[in-house]
Amino acid sequence: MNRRRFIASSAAFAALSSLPSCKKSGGAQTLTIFTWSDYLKPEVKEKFEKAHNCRVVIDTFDSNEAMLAKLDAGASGYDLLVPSSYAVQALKRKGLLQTLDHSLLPNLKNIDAAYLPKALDPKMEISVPYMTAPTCLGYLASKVSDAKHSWTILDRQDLKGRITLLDDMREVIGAALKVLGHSLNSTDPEQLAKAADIAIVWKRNIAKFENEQYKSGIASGEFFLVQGYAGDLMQAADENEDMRIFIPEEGTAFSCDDLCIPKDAKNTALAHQFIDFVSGPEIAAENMESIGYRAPNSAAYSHLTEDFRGSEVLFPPDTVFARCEPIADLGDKLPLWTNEWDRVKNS
Ligand code: N2P
Repeated sequence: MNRRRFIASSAAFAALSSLPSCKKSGGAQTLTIFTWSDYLKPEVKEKFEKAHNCRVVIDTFDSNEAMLAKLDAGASGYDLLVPSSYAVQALKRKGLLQTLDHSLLPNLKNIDAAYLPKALDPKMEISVPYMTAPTCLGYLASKVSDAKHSWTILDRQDLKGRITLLDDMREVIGAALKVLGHSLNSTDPEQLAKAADIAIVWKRNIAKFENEQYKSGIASGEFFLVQGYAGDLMQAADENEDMRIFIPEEGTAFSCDDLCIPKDAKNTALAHQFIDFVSGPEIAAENMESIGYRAPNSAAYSHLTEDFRGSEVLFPPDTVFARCEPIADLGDKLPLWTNEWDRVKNS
C-alpha cells in the first residue's frame, strides 16, 4: 500500500481498529497499542497478527500531552505506547513504564548506532526508537507565491485564514523560540513570554490549531499552509502534487517516537514481540515507506527505495540537521510553558 491510499483509508482504518475489543478473540491474544494515527502500515499490522496469531487494536492520541493526560486520568489496558522521547521520560518519572527484556529483542542490534548516543534512553532500557521526523511546514505551490522557507511565512496576511498550526504548545511556542534564535526547550521566562507573543500574532492569522485534519485539509486545497509532521505531510503530498514541504531555516523539532511497555500491560511478551517485529530490517523499511517517517534502523536503510532515501526532510543535510533539536522533558518547569500556552489559547 502506498501513501496515496493512506489518507483516504485512515478514517475507515481508525474506525475499524477502535472497535471495542474483547481481550480474547477465538482464543487469540489482543495487543492494544496507544499511538498516533496513520503510524503503522495496515499490512504490517496484519503480518504481525498472522505471525503471532493475535489481534492488534489501535487507540490513537494526537499529541504527547493528550496521551499523558489520558494516562494520568487513569486510562489503562494498553500493552504498548508510542510517545515522543521526552514524554517517555515523563512516564518514567511517574513510574509507569517497564524495563525491557533485551533477551526478547534480538532486532535491537539493528537500531542506528549513530542515533543512539543522542537518544534520551541510549541503552534502550525502557524504550526502543520507532520513527523520527522533523516538524515541517507544508504548502500548496500554486497558492503560496515566493514561499520563504522560514517560520516567518506564518505572518503573511495574504494567507490569513488558510493556515493551520499544530495544537501543541511544544511545537508552536517551540517554533516561535526558534524564530527568536533560542532553543526550543528554553525555560527562560522572558524568552517564553516573547515567543508566546509571536504565537499570539500567528493565532490571529490562522484558521485553527489542529493535529490531524490538516492533512486532508491541505490535500483538498482547504488550507494553503500547514505546520505538520514530515510523514503526515508526505502522506498529504501523495494526494496533491501541488504540495511542497520544507524544514524552516531557523530550525525545528526533530523528534523520535519510541515504543515502550506500560507497567500495567497485560500482554508483555506479545508487546516485546511487536517491538522486535517492527525493528526487523524489511518490515521497518516497508513501514517507513508507507507512513513516510524514518526509523533509526541502520539495517533497514539498504531496503529503502532511492526516492525515499533522497527525501531532504527525512534525511536532511548536516547543515540543516544541525539547526534541529529534540524536544526535551521540562520536568518541574512545565507550568512555565502551560501558563504561556494558556495565554496564547485565551488571547
Ligand atoms: C503520525 C504522527 C507522528 C507524530 N501521524 C510525530 N511525533
